Amino acid sequence: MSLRAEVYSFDSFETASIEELRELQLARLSSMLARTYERVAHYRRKFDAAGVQPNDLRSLADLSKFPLTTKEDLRQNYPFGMFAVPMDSIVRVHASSGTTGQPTVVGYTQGDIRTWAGLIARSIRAAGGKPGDKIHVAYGYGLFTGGLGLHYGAEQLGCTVIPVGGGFTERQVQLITDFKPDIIAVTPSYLLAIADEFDRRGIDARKTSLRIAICGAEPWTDGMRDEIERRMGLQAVNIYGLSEVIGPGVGQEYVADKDGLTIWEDHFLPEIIDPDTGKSLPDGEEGELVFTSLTKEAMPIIRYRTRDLTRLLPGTGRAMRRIERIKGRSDDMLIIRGVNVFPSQIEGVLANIPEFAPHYILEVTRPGQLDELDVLVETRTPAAPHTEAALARQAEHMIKALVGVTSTVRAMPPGGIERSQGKARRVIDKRPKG
Ligand code: DLL
Repeated sequence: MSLRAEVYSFDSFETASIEELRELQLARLSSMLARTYERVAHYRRKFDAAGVQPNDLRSLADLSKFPLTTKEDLRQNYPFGMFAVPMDSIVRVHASSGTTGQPTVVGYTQGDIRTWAGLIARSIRAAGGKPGDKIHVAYGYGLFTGGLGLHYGAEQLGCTVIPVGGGFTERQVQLITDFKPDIIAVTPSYLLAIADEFDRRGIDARKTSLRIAICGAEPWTDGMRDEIERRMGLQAVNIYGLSEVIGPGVGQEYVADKDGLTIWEDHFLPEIIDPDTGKSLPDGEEGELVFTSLTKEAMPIIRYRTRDLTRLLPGTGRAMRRIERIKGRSDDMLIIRGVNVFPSQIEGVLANIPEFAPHYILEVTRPGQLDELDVLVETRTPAAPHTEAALARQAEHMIKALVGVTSTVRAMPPGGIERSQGKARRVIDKRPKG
């Protein structure tokens, strides 16, 4: 790393030029690979089997020679086998439960917690927050990285943190009304449930003190953003991250641009691969997002397959590249009678029918030989049965035309679909496995 790069304070990398950024990434990547090879038996075995050594890396492009890492690798090393430091240097663990099997466990040194808090502080600033703002954190606290991740970063920025956590929706409304926060950090689906609770109490949600919502942890659409902004009278921006990479704060959307998420590339090197072949794809092409950590101490991660589908785009406000809003996860993709369907595509269609609220569930069954897709969606206001039926037929027609799959849509009255208090569950797949 050049002296120039080294003397930068933590956050001046945010505004580094492309050349400075690439130089910094290569220097950080080389030392991270060497350290990880030396300290983590799993990576040593995988590199040896693939016939690559850390000093084979001469340019950033050489990274594609190194093996990919999957959630399965983390599971096989459960709980602490991927750590690169002795246990007495680990000051915190988090874990993500996933839908099946063992949780994946991640660890942090004191330095990692500082780095992470710095990146969240940067994310909150990009979202339009500033020191002195009050932030209501409604992401879950505990093993999930959302609550504590936002918490430490907000403190580092100099905000007043209100550590509410998820759930107890009536209390969320009460605290927003009484404590008058400027910012709320929450999953987009839960923010809509909070908006419903404001309505139920007859309080105008647009009149609260909230200016900004920092929403992430689950896929959402521009339609949902419009809905949130309209009902809550604030700016809703996207935050991205995953526990295996660090937690929230891997990427953040700038409120001034709202044009996708800037990846904090001074700490996480993004790549896009073809999810079927594992081959690297050029920037601009859609595929699976892969990350390599550049600075993590406790649990460095090399070419981690996120399963998230998106594209890498050039930077706008910054030299750092952006990703498009996540389209879905490769493991969320439903194959219904041979047609590939992402829940976000159905959500996009439903959002075009103004009578529908953005609360829906996809149920997939196979009563005989063929798959069936049922779409359950709420209307915004109670509707007569014949109106519900007419809206449902309209949606079925649009889903067939735009997504290419036959479905049965059932319109439900407001409140008919269970609300999440964290990540929404959109798909119930009842087909026999295997
Ligand atoms: O969800 C970390 C997080 C907390 C991010 C709070 C943002 C805010 P995990 O539980 O490990 O970590 O889940 C990570 O959630 O691979 C994506 O599939 C999804 N995800 C996270 N943020 C977004 C987003 C946290 N903004 C997984 N848009 C990721 C779409 C997202 N999907």
